[in-house]
Amino acid sequence: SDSDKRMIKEWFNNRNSVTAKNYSGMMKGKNLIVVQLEAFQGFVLNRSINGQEITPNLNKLSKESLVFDNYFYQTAWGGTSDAEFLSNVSLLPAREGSVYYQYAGNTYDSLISELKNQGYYTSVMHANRPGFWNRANMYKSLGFDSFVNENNYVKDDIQGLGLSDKSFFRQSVEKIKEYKQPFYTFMITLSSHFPYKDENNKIKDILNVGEFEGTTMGDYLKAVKYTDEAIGEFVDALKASGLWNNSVVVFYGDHSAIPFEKRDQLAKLLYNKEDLTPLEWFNAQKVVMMMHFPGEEFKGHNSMIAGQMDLYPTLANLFGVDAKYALGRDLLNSNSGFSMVREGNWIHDNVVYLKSTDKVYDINTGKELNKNDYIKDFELVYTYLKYSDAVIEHNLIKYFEGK
Ligand code: GP9
Repeated sequence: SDSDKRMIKEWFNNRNSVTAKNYSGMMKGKNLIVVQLEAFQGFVLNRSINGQEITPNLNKLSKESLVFDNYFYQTAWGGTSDAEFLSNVSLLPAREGSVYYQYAGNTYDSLISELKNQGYYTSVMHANRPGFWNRANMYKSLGFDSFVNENNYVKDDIQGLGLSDKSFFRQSVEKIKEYKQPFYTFMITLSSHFPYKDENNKIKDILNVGEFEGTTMGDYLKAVKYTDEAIGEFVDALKASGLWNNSVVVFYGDHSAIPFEKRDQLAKLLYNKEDLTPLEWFNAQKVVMMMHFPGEEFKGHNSMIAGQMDLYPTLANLFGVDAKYALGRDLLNSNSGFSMVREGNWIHDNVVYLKSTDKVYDINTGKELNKNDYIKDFELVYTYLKYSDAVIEHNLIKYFEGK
């Protein structure tokens, strides 16, 4: 009903109309490059195997960047597309299927549309078929000026599912150099896609994975190492083009890489044991997240619990735009950690609820807590789901904005 709609609008308004925020507009006018990395789980960062760093380039970059150590993925059935949606729109994935397929015709408020209103040129780059995840349609609704897809790249090198990340970055920088500034470009990598098979044996010796040779984990680590090399070349190319010094550059992982059925391999790598406890499994469901600022205005580690829906509000504040209908929080103006996923798990600072055990724990000690003491958290999670679904399923942004 109309009164429900008004109530929901009010709720979002109250949530997002915080006055006196730090760092507002600090990056106004800078270019923004956001790179979503296929299946980049957090545990690969700053980890070595048999004496070799898995992600030397990201590790190096992390020293000059603001790194979020407890950044959880929040994707559901829409995989990569959910991560794109969470990050750019700050709403949760769809109840079933994917927002990209089911609600591509909606009106959205997004990082893209907000920056576009400020005169930014906006593009999205991904070297796969434009129809995959219904991207071509969804990207129009999200407000991108251009979608640089498979058809716009020369297929000169294949790795994994399609064009190699090295070639993707190389060709993309050439295109970005021609963009009218300021711009926002959102880039999605592809080479480190499950099952990480190296069909043409191009990267078999990229990393000595020892006992993991021939396993999903072994193949994954090699694929990650390959993409990390591509990232190194990308950063060098941005520096050579002069873009590095006037761009905010963000790298983050989209979703999990090692499936639950293969958690023994994760247990082996992380703890040198056979299996993971439910809490250890939960703790491993983080993704890489780092932001590099042109003058290194922010760097170091931020350990607050965060999730993918926090990206849009965080960048919105820095770039001086409003994320009016965001569910997430501005991570540079918040001192309370939170993340949740559609399937039920949530974490609020040191308190975590696991759907698999239906129990609440202290994340630091592993001690079980009394569920009844956290009713407010369960209610909050329920409200997020309810309002996110309402906005998406009833195309409420269109209504809110009187369009
Ligand atoms: C394909 C890619 C993969 O274009 O983004 O999506 P995923 O299967 O990881 O959800």
